[in-house]
Amino acid sequence: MKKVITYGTFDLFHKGHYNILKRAKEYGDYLIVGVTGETYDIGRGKLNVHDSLATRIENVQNTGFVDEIIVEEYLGQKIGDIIKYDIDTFVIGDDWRGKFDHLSRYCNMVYLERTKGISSTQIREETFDQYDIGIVFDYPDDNQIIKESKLVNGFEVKNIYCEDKKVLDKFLEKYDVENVCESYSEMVENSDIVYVRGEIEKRYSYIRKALVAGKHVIYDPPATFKEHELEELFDLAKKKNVILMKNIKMVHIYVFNQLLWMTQGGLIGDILSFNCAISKYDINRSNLFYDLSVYTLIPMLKIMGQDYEKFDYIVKKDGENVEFASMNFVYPKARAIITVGNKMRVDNQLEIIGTEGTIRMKNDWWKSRNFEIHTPDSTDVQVYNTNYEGNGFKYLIREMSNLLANNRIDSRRIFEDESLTIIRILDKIKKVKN
Ligand code: C2G
Repeated sequence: MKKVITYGTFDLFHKGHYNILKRAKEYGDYLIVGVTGETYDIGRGKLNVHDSLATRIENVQNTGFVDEIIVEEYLGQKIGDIIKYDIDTFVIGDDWRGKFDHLSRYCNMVYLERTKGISSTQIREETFDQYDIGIVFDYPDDNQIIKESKLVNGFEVKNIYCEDKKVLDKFLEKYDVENVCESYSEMVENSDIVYVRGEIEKRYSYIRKALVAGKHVIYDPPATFKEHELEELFDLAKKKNVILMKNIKMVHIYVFNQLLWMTQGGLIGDILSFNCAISKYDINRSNLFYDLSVYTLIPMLKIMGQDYEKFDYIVKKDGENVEFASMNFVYPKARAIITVGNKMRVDNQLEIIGTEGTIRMKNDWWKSRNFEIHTPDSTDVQVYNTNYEGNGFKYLIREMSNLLANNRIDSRRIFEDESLTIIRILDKIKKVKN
């Protein structure tokens, strides 16, 4: 019996998929199809898959050509599958020509011509809603949203607006955007989603205007230093039934979910200590300190909770500019120390000590792809991993896409009370006189 194997995502099943399965079967007596699992697709950057794994399997099964279906779960699985299932021939479309030649050592390798004029990408573009994103900015970089939003189906940056002509020119040297708007109102009007990437002092008013116009908003936090203003923005978003989302990419990536699961689920025991530090210096960003602080306070509040009994701090300022702060939060049975350096250099790291294990994330932990767990009773180190490219903005956009599909406006990744607590903490630091 000759056994054939082929693989694919088979999203929004179409004629091209049907044809390749039909022809693959002609190469033998028994056809196995590897349908890609969601984690594997996300890992290889395919974030826009629409159909569930169950639906995709069902569609492949319904062709009647397939004898067995397996799930492709990780990079490199193909070699193991060929050996395990004793495969004679591997078939794949010629869009992959040359890419799988190394498999010819194990079995026959056949590239079949793709069916012309049809693809899942094309169907997705024709079938689903398209969301135009507009960016308002004060800094000459896009935080990778232009590139990363393209990876999520139906999202694209189409409009930009910047008050400062020099910054705008610098931005345009790097990026190609369809519509450079003359005014903020024009940009808001032309966009479905507004990304507010401005100086802290301007964020509240930019966000407010976009919400009043009924647009979804992504913003770099903090939006304001005033609690009542943030509450007002939350209320406005609800009234207008639009999404108001912080640009904190960390909470959308797998490794952070794993971290929360380990710590909140008690898997490293009772937490005794949370220690995290971040530092960055940018001469052009006077208030960068507050942006950096949000990044440290989010995991702290999520992991340690908001019921700290005491909060004290040491702050070093140069005029209004915070150069360094060490914040100390005393909880009933634990302590958290947050160190943020704007001018002062500190080692970026995150360490959580529990009674049954210590978690460590090194270097730029807020965008880390892994963390280590050291258990007290062994020298074993467990490593939890995820793989992704870019800065993770695509995961935030994908969350937005899911919310829109589910008619929800609150993401549940960061709760309102957590955001309000952060504003209260930052406001205290802001009021410190040197
Ligand atoms: N295909 C085709 N004609 C089309 C579209 C797709 O022949 N118009 C083929 C592809 O070449 C592939 C199969 O259909 O062999 C499945 O395509 P996708 O669902 O796009 O899957 P892909 O990302 O190519 O997965 O491990 C995954 C595999 O390596 C390939």
